[in-house]
Amino acid sequence: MRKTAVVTGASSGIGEATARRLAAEGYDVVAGARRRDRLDKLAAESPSIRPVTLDVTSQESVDALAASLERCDVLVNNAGGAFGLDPVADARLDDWQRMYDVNVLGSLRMTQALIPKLVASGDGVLVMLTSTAGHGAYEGGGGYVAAKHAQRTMAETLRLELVGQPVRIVEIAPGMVRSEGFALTRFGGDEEAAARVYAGVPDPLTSDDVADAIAWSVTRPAHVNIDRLVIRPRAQAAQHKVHRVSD
Ligand code: NJP
Repeated sequence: MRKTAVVTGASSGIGEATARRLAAEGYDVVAGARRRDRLDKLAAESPSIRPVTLDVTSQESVDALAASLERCDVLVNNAGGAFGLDPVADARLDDWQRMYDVNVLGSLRMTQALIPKLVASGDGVLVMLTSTAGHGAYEGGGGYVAAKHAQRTMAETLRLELVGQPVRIVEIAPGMVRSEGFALTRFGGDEEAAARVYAGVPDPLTSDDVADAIAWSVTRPAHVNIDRLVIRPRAQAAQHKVHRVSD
């Protein structure tokens, strides 16, 4: 019997790479995001990928996706991102609200909608895409750091609450990843500001590097729970300690 994996935020970056990778691993992949044109392009690569228009900030949208599934063996709560890099004193409430809504409540909606199917599968795996921002603070990161800490806490709580049931809870916490959209989203589409994030860093992680970690985690034997993987590029020894090479 083929297993089904649901990946949120599959239209770009880590989610797109994960959908592609899980399809290659033999899963039927339900690829969800708002930008349907990009999902259609991804789905054209593999008959195992089904594109689904999904907005994780909408309960109706999440419920419709859940109702369309016969089964769900893997859920990758990946949809998310950062808005802004303002100090707490000047931060826009609106940015914090959007970050909480997509990262935290979006993951909560998906989790609540799919836990019954993950349990029914007999070996469900829930992957929570947090960040190293879920494990420490940095200047300007307040709202994002808070949201990623909340997701991390949700994963830890779920693992406690679901113990004894056939579901594994995996947290993937990447450091600097040069994905397609993350920095662009943070800076509202400002390409120069986005490029400065990675300037001089020899090799930031790629979306494929993170997809590889996700695929490895979910394909371990059923009794093996990978609680958390923290993954950084070699050039990033800690949140603030990034090796940059000048031209
Ligand atoms: O970013 P990007 P990443 N409903 O912008 C989707 C975390 N992370 O791959 O809806 C449904 O390329 C959006 O799709 P669309 C990060 O916090 C990253 O880097 O079509 N989907 C797109 O597919 C996030 O949790 C880094 O606009 C929604 C995807 O989310 C995850 O990794 C470091 C949505 C974002 O793709 C993936 O980010 C780190 C909604 N309402 C953690 N809103 C990093 N890149 O450095 C957005 O530690 N999406």
